[in-house]
Amino acid sequence: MPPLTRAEHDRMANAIRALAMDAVEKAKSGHPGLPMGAADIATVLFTRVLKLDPADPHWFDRDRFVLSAGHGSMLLYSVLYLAGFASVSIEDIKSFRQLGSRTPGHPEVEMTEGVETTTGPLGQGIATAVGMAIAERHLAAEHSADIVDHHTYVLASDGDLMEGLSQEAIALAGHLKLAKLIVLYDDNHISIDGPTSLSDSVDQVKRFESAGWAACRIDGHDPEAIATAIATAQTSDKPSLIACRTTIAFGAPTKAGSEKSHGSPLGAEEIAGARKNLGWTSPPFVIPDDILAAWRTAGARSRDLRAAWSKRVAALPAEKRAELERRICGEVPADRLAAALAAIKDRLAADPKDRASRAASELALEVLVPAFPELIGGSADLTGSNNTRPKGMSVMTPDEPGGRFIHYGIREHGMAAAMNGMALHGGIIPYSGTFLVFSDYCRPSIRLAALMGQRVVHVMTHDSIGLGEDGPTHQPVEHLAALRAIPHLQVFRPCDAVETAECWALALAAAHRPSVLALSRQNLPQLRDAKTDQNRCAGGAYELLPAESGPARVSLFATGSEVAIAVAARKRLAERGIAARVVSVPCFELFFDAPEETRQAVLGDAPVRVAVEAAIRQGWDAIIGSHGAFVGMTSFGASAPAPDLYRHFGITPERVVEVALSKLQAL
Ligand SMILES: Cc1ncc(C[n+]2csc(CCOP(=O)(O)OP(=O)(O)O)c2C)c(N)n1
Repeated sequence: MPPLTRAEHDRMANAIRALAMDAVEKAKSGHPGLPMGAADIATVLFTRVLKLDPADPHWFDRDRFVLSAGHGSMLLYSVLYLAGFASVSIEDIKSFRQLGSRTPGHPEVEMTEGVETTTGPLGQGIATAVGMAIAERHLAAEHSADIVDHHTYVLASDGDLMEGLSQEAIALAGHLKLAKLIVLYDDNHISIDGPTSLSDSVDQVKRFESAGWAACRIDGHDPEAIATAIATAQTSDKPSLIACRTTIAFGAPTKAGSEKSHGSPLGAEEIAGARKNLGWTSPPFVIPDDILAAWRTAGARSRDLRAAWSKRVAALPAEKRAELERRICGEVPADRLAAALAAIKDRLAADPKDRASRAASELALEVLVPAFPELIGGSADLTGSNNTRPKGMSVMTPDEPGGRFIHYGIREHGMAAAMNGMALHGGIIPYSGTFLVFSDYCRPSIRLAALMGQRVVHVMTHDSIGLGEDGPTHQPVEHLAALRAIPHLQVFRPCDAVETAECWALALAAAHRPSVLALSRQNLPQLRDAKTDQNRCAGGAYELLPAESGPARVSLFATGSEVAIAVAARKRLAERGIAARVVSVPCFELFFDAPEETRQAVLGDAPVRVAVEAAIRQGWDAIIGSHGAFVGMTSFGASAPAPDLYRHFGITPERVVEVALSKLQAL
């Protein structure tokens, strides 16, 4: 498509401004300022730069566009509608922010085709985009640039760049030389409280340059300057920042350049003034035919590229093509996974011994990583502690983008956000490593993974006071409860090497759920016989050991390292003539999803229920009831060898017996 004249460009950009003003006004809520200010940037991107086909929003080799400043969602909805994405009609624009609409307050990836990621929590979009760019680079190395060759563009606001997460993201992107990542910074000097000078004096260009980026400043209302800067960025061997100086609410007579255009409708009078300033004469929600036609033509301009790509894929040897298609749709073949799980169990059966569950996870990865090329591992500088890099796994570097293990540095939040980006990009299943206590540092991104239904697997080791000497700063106490509180997230805490393998298989099989594997630092006995084809963790909880004789008087529920304590308590109770059963609960969420009948069978009808977990009680009442007894933590931990801590905090078989006996006596 030939470059637009300035007048054509302005009219197309004004279509975005008009739709944003009108939709926010009708909804009586939303942010008109950013879409009006960044309309020129979006128009250049969508009419001249982005490789997209609205007829196939999921085309694998499309450019990705991330609106990191999700509060400016009307910008994205406007361009999707104008460019011809069926997912956003004019009716959808009219029902902006209404229940069940495809135009929610902030962009949600699963709601609207054309939205690449859910944004709104500032900083997440740019950090997620880093993951998308990593995925592109890796897959291009793996499959050839004929098949994977696209850019990732981000529109980021002041808020995105103020968030600490952005620092982790840009440092990682600069280090990995993600040259196809291009960030357009909406440099409007305004945030909610007023001018950014109230709280910020960072020179963003210098900041990005120091992180290994190419960076420049341009007039964000000059389409030629925008297009030229993007063209330059496309040839850079570094990721690029283009700081686009813009005026928030461009065109509004009194609110342009002011925080007053933020977070509320402009009002009828201001809108009338803006229409006049912009020369926009159409009524609300009406786009003149010639402008809509120009947008639709621009939207369709990559159609031939997409068709050519499809031909190249069709021409691949059958086996290669099938594997590519499998990767694109994220299919984990059940038979391949079952075979891998069986292979891991064979190894465990051949060599049953005490193992930390983090070591058991490494053993599982030794089989899974070669079997599933889509697995990209990593760690936030705790590789040796998290056991996430099995022998032989190559490292991803700027020169070796095909490497499969990422040294994320001490950047847990950036790691979790980048993992979301890789999963959203497709073709990759990312897993990572850090300590469970630092799940707090990843939490906003894990929450988004759950909201978006993305398969990311967080290996989080050192999962309790069992880590010992590092003390209370490193000992998670409330983290299991806090993670279990996130809807849709699978939190696994396996009790031994066999359960660890089974939980890994469940995490990989869950195509639309994120998982956390909470794993021990300390050795655990192998409680399960490895010689079983059944994945007993699939139901979330199961009876590990029945009562030795007669109906159980006590049901002991436990997870992870405390299952062995429950097993020892069961023996002691038996010695006193009290029948007790042990239920392992590797995953609350799967247990709560199980059919009522199964759940009741697992819960059993013993009159006394005791739960053991070296963490806080919160959440356990759903299993043991408010009258159940809990043996766990009620405070932070302490610095000492693990066995001393278990004794000190009373998480021992003796204590479990004592609690069970007192409950029995009170019946
Ligand atoms: C993590 C996070 N904190 C706070 C908010 C609430 N919020 C929405 S927009 C915004 C700031 C807007 O300023 P800026 O990023 O410069 O956007 P612009 O003013 O250009 O629209 C804030 C604080 C948020 N969305 N995310």
